Amino acid sequence: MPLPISENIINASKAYPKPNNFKPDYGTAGFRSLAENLPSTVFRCGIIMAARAFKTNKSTGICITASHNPAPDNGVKLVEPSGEMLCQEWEPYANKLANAETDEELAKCVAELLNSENITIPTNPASLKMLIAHDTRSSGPSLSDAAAAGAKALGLTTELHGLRTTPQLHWSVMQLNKNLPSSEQDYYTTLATAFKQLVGTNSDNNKVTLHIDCANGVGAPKMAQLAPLLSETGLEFDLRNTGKGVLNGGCGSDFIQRDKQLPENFTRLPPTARCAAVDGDSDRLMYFRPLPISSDTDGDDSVIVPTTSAQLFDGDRIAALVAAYCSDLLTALGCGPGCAGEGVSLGIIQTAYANGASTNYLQNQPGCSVKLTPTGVKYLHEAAHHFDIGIYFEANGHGMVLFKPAFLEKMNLVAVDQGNKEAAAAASDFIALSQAVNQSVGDAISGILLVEAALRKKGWGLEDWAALYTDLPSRQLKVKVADRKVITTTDAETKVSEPKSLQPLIDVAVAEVPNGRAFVRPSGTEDVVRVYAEAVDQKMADILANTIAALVYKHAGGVGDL
Ligand code: 16G
Ligand code: MG
Repeated sequence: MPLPISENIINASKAYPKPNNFKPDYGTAGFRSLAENLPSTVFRCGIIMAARAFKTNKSTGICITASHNPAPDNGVKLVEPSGEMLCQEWEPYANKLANAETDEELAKCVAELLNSENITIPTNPASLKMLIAHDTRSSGPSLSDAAAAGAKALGLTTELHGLRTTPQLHWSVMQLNKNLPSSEQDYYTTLATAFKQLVGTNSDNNKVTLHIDCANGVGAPKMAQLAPLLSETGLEFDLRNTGKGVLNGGCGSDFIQRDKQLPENFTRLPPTARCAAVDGDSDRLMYFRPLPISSDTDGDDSVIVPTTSAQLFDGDRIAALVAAYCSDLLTALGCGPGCAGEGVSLGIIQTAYANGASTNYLQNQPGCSVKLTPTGVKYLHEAAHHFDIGIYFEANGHGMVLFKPAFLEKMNLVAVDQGNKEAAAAASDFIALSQAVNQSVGDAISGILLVEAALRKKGWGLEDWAALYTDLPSRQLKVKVADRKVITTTDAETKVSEPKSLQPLIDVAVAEVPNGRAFVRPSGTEDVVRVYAEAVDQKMADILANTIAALVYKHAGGVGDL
């Protein structure tokens, strides 16, 4: 006779006691903390995602990762049956369960969750499961076991997938629930086959070597598995920072974006080198190239001059490239009445961090609607659903292009229409793009294929891409405050609503600076308030950021040194 659920949970939970004084907060993308704090949180996330599976009658997933954070940290990202992030309505349950102080209180919270969501645990839930994976952090395997124990306590079967990038696990959950091939090998085959369809096979002038900074994370072994499948296309990966160094230490997309410096092991490359960087769990992507520091080469590219600075091609610029490429395909579909491209909506979703020059560029592209959301993939992804083609990128490199299923169905019909070869080819490209680009969540690996396809289709090099627009100088600062939640914002984080005294003062400071723009927001991942300022030149941007940081310090309870 199986134990009643509450007893099961109380028994299983004993192995995962919550540390005293630990108050986990779901935050922007799940829970994150020092790994040693997390076993109880992850165990409870196993329970939540099992409940979610029973609620939806579909399989769910859990990724153990702290993304771009330091190696001693870890975290947990929760995967919906659709492959997207846990729906926002369930986040309060996650917080509630994670913060229950005792095993008994936890069992009570679970009972309440099951009750309010009307969930009955099936007697034979064999067709449902939870997929669990982790990144390269040493705490990953034991935390995966904690997640599995949570799921089992509620009676859900688990499948341990070991080392995977976060987007790979999201992809597998999405595929599994659509009854489509879902293994890791299927991921490589699907992406590579679609990429080949898009760019064709190699001719000598198509050869591209991409030097990839893998952040010493899980992306390294995974891209090494994909690379051979791409060889026919002429795209080659030169993988660096593959695991010997420190995870996200002196390398990775976050390091490059923040410091605009070349990562470790990238300082001796020809100035024309095409480079990309991912983060610790491979869901962020940044392109870059070395900025030559001198003209000693006399224009000779084969002379390698040590350099430390990088020119960035960030998420905003990736979005601009993808928008340009999708616009070309829409033109090929034909946009007039009765044509396949008629009435197709193309949206670009950004956050307030998008460089003003990128927003300006995109707003001026015919047929593109630009929308702003708060920071965090969950908001951008949701907004992208409102368009047939929804391109979203955060400046920090999280993003993708999402296609509406109804649009793809239409493309399936157009692709076989022999009457208009140009439209049929464009429709086939859209279909291939929807397979090369992971549709569940932003994915740096499929992002590389997206960028490479777009550049090749447009016949562009990095020079052309860089010429789309010139970034406005900007500065980001952070201010330590006693409680970051005293600041609340509105209008996609562009305006402060509380404390009321702050926004009028920010407005005055911004008005004094030519082309000034600035906003502040409480971080969703760190105990700080973030300040962003932009202006015509770097000096002005710095002054504006400093002025606003001082205002935040004064009006929102700053602590320590500013
Ligand atoms: C998380 C979010 C990222 C966001 C960042 C903001 C996901 C998968 N990740 O890393 O989208 O840009 O938080 O951090 O949603 P902040 O709130 O500390 O500025
Ligand atoms: Mg990440």
